[in-house]
Amino acid sequence: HSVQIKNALISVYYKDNLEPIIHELNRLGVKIYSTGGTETFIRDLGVDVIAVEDLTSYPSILGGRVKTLHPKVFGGILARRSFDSDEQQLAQYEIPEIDLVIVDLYPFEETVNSGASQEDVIEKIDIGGISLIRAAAKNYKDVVIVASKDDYTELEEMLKSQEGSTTIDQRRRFAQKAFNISSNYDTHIFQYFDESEPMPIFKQSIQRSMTLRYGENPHQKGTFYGNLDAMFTKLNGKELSYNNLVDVDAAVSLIDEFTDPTVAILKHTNACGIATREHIKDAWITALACDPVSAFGGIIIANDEIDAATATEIDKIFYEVLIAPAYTDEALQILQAKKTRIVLIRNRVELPNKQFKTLLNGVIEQDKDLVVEGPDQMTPVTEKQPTTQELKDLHFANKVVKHTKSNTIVIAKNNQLITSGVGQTSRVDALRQALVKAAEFGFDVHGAVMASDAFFPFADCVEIGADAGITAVLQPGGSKNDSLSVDMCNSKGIAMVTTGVRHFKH
Ligand code: 93A
Repeated sequence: HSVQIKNALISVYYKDNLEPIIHELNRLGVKIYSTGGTETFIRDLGVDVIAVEDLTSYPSILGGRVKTLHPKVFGGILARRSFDSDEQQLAQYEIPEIDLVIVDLYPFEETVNSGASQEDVIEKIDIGGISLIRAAAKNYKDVVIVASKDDYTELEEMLKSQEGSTTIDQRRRFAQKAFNISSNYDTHIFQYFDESEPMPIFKQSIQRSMTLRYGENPHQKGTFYGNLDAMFTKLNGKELSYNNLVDVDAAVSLIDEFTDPTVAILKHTNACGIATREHIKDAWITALACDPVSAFGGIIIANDEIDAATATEIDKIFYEVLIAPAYTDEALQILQAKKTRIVLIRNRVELPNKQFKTLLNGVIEQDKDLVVEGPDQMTPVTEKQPTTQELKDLHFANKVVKHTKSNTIVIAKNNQLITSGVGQTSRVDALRQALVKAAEFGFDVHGAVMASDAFFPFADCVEIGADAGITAVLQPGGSKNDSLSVDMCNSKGIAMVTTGVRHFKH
């Protein structure tokens, strides 16, 4: 049914652009009720207005915190015109029917963004205004609710073209907008109060997004949410793909374990080469030696400046992405010659310490795995103690194992990844794969160390490793069968340490 507007309640923060509406309502003979500042504004336009205080016979109290919160106001908004009992009560308590409510809320979000004090921000939590919006929207069958200054023009046009009458469809649409405004308003208040960790990430992510060429495969759509430009400066190449981003993320996490000049090469999030050397060029050459076949089309990450000599070496193979903190001008000239290869400068930005993943009908969240055990956290459990060099190599291997897909065995020597078995359904398979690869690329694992992401339930891995020439083993320990592998080490005369910390990566 259509409703002819007879009484309006107006309480708005921004008075700008309100003037034409006031004149229109005045022309239509609508009685206007209003709050303090709005009332003054209307009166100054030379239009008759009734103060809410005169309607309620109650003053605005607590510095304006309570000005419209009164049954004489809310009764007139919420009364169901089709209910005789509601109408009788309005008459009994002398409450006028309000059929138009115009509110523009206290600007909470803007106040937060302006860096105002906590006290000022709290004062901008609108109570009366939001209640007026809810009440009027709830009773949209009889009431028009205009809940934002952005809707003044639409209201004005409607008043003019329909001579102050409104249809149910129009009122319902205004109500829908009103609930959108009130829910957004409360979300901002919630975000202000919420101190939990994920919010800053989400806030940042919601603000920016980048459509990717596609997702993991060309038939899947993909989008990155976040500000990639803050993290990387692209010096060369095409756009980063979905899979590139996944690998780059793994590369960044891995390289951040190392402080001395280190280069890592990753394929499908796993390192297929990594080495630490005194100079970054040697680190690259040593990293590549691990598995030059897998390195093809890989992601390369360095933690030190790339100079011309290093760039010349790297340029010899085809890679997808190269990341470093800096490049010399000559290095860049060399690298930019190949147009499609992506070359990035990594800028130091703070990264979230949480991880999220959609799962089933929800999301799982966890803290990132930010610990890695060095020699001080390694407990020797065998008769043979690891040498200082072996402890160093175990530390290196432990950093790599932590960033390699489970189940995994990592074999390292002298700050170089020798080989690894990654993402196998059994740890023995991981070790076998590692040994096959080592042989393929001409490595002798004699004197190398091996690290496992999780404990050994049986003696098999240690036995195979020792027979291949491994001299020290790292594992978290904690299996009720730990003694099986410890005994095996003792019988083979090799060393084992436990760390007490498992590093699964599923
Ligand atoms: O402090 S309040 O939450 N208490 C109220 O009862 C109340 N009623 C309306 N703020 C209240 N309002 C808000 O006042 C409106 O949402 C509007 O933003 C503002 C208009 O005040 P004035 O007309 O005095 O400028």
